Amino acid sequence: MKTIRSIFSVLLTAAVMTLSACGGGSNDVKLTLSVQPTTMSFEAAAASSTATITSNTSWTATPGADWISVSPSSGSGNGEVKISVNANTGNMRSAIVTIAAKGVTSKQVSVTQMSAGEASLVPISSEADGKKRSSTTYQLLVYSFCDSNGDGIGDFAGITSKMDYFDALGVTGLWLSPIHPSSSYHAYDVTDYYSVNPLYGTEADFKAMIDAAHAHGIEIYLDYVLNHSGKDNLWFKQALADASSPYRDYYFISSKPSSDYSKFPMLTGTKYNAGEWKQATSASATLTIKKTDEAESTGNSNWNLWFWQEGKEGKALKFKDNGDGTYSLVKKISGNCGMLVRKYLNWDAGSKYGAAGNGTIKEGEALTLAADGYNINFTGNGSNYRIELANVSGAETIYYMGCFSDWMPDLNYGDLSTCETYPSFIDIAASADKWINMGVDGLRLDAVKHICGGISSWNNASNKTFLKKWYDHCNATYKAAGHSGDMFMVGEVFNEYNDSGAPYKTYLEALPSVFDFSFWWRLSEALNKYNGSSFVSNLAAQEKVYDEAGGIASLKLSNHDEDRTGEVLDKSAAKEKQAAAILLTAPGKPFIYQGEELGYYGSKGGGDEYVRTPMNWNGGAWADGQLSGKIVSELKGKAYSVDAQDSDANSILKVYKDFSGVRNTYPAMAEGSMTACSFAESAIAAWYMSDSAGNRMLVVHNVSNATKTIKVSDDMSKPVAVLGSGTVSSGNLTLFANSSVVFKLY
Ligand SMILES: [Ca+2]
Ligand SMILES: [Ca+2]
Repeated sequence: MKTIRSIFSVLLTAAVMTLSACGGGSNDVKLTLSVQPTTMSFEAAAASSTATITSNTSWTATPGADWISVSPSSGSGNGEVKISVNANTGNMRSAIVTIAAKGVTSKQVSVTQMSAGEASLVPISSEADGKKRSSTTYQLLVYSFCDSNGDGIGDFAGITSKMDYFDALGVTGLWLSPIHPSSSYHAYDVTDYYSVNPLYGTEADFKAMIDAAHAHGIEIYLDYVLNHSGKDNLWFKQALADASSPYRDYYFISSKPSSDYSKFPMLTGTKYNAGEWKQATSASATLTIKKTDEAESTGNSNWNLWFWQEGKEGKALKFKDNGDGTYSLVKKISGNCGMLVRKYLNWDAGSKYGAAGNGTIKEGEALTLAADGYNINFTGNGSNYRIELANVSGAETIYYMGCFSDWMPDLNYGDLSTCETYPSFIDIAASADKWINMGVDGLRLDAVKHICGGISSWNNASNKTFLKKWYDHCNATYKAAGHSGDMFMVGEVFNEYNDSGAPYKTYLEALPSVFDFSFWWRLSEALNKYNGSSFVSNLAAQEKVYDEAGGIASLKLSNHDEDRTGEVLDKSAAKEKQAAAILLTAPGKPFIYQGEELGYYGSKGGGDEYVRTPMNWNGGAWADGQLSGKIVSELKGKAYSVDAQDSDANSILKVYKDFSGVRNTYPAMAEGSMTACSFAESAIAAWYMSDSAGNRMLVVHNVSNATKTIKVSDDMSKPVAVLGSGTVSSGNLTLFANSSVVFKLY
């Protein structure tokens, strides 16, 4: 969970919108020019291939060598250019075809042709036996994945309907965004851990989804949020309302947090940060307004109504103490008025009570007051109204810890040495038991480094203690449910793997797996800076941490909290394909995030929603009902749809399927261990993968934008997967830009 609500970004968006609305002439049309594909490779014989041009202006196509010809050499708007090469009798050669238009950056098609003596890399016949050996997992957002009933919201039945898609992608696990009821679209503020979000379907729909997944050899992992609940969780409401409620111990609640902080055992070793504590009012004081025949009246208690009517000056009216815990006054109200409740008529913090949000109070309906709340609005029709204040006996300003936001109060699990006996632990663990007993196979744990502590300060050792107890509890339930192996559980430690602030090593002593954020950060650098060798040495160092801890590296490209892979890689299809090939040839447990396989892009700048755009199945309706219009609408086009990419041999989706297929075919790829290879060429990232029987595969990626040749002493006669293109000739391996190959060495 990384939630930062930035007013700045809202302002920035507004500013940009204003500029585009006012600036520039309405006659300006943005000129566009693009060409696909951007690389072409040919055998030595004369041949030709077609490039597709997408444009709204006139353009020219110019070959950069005399052995290449183009037809036509100019055009206007969308069109096609046939690129032909003469037969090659010499060495391998490369040149560029430039597509140019006035007022737009030129585009290039890089053309390479092999020499007569070279053999191009062509995969051997597939040895797939239909088995899924890899633990590849698909991360999906329930709300925006697939909508089965046309209400615009993704649902369980929608997921159930896509099992064939998961099979084709070769995945054996699904990580679902939180399935519980919540007050937000993303659902990381859970209001009831024991039920499913009714927007997604019924519990029976959820169970049917689990059963369908299991029938396809696919496990279900739930996203479990242990650091905080939602503000609308009944636990929290009761905790706030009543100081003697047993739920008060579920949270960090205090009237003086700065001095009480050290009294919470779970916060030992972390630092108090006033900004992580939010104000609330204990006891749910309420205000009710009802028409009455009584005459206007006030009283003489300490409680005041600060009242003002449109066009008139405000004044303080004293409530009468009714002696039964309620306070009241009668006032004639004509038209719009506003009011606030004040204890001891002064302006000190903590003396003012108002509405929690939109402050309109309806006649006859009790409004729960919030400490330091907003103006309460009411419209009267000239009658007398009885204004009654109730439940104020214990009203006091209190604070609760909500390190991510005021709507996500942090959960308190008591003294960690015995937290498994603490009521909140027992409660939330019982909810997890329910889902494990229903068939859930694993959990993804949100924000684990912030559990013991907050955003600014946390305690890794305490987190480890808590997580170990949590894991042991869930794993015992899992085994009691009849499973022979251990339960899968992966923690989100948003950090570099070796950062002393929260080293993965510590968390792997409690959990079977953590997400390897370093993997994607290093990989995106490698692809953008053309450096493969440093990526491999980093990967080997990361692997060592998992090996020593006996842990599983959960690998990923971007996820729902980060700018999209396509965004980070400048929307380069070649780089996105290679990112997929590297993810699926690396050691560990790969996760594919919804939409990455279609080449999605999007940046968090305008809101997290922009990296959570719905799946585009066929270019038609998609599950965008929860995203407030904050979607990358360009991704709705047919080109990005699953349907279109399924029938395109050059699509990103095809690369995901091919490399996932190879990973599932060969045990060394599915579950093997890696040994880094080093070559003199820094653009090359290469490693061996070995299975337990000693069978080896050689993985080679050229992450640069240029052709690279390396000497390879291994047998290169059995390529099993090829991305892009390359050649093999007497111990030399040539890989063109952003090309990859996997050789079977046995
Ligand atoms: Ca739906
Ligand atoms: Ca916490």
